[in-house]
Amino acid sequence: MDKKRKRLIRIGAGAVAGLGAVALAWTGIAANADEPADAKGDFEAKVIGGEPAEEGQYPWLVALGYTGEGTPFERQFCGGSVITETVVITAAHCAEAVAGPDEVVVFSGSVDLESDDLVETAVADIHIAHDYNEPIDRANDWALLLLDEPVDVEPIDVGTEPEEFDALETAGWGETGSGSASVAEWVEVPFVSDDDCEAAYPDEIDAATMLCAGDLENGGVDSCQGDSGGPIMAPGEDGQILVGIVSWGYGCAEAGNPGVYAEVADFNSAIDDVLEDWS
Ligand code: 4AZ
Repeated sequence: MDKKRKRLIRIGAGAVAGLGAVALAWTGIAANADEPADAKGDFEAKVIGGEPAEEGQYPWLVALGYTGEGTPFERQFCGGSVITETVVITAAHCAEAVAGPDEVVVFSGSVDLESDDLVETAVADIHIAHDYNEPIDRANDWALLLLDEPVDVEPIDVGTEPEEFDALETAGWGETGSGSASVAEWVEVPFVSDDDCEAAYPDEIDAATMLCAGDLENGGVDSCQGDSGGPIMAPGEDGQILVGIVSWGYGCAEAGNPGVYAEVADFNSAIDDVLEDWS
């Protein structure tokens, strides 16, 4: 697959707080107090460096939307990845943005939220990681959604080994710096080592459950508000594998402030346990 990717950002509907302020991805809440003075959150108009995804580029990529009225584009608030025909993985902080399964739907089948091919599927159950926010805030930021019925898309394999990567890519319908687009954007993001990430965010990184990516020196490529819950991916032997879930960061695409992702290899077996429960 060729490499130049792109990426996105966006903000959760309910969380419109912030594009301006909260650098912290986090569904818009919190953390402002910790915010570095330079994390103003005013995105550069070109974010994050992405470009529109092609149909079929990430068949497993789905949007989470609020149940109810409005177009899919208006209702989208997070991303997710299909890992079996009836299970979507997303961020715990996305799952916590709804009171229960009745309040969230999954849009699959197209990179374009305005496409006629888009399929809306209800959610039957939600599992939020038991150790979410342990041992430190934002650790273990993952959740699973059990779908009401199977979706007809290719699932992505979940990584099993924490690794270092040359190139990663992430995608979603999040903020691009000039609003969010109906077509998902993708971008390639350099891998950032645990040491470098801990230096960027002292005392905020749990290397056992987080992975970082971004251009530390120059910024310019990143995920952003609204991309949360979506995938960060690496090439595997058999196509792409899911290595992480968009989780948080200070601002978006700023030099020195990489994006932080939940590292799925670290809780792969906990995921399997839930899948077994649901089967
Ligand atoms: C968010 O709010 C968000 N730059 C996601 C990712 C990043 C920041 C914010 C990382 O969904």
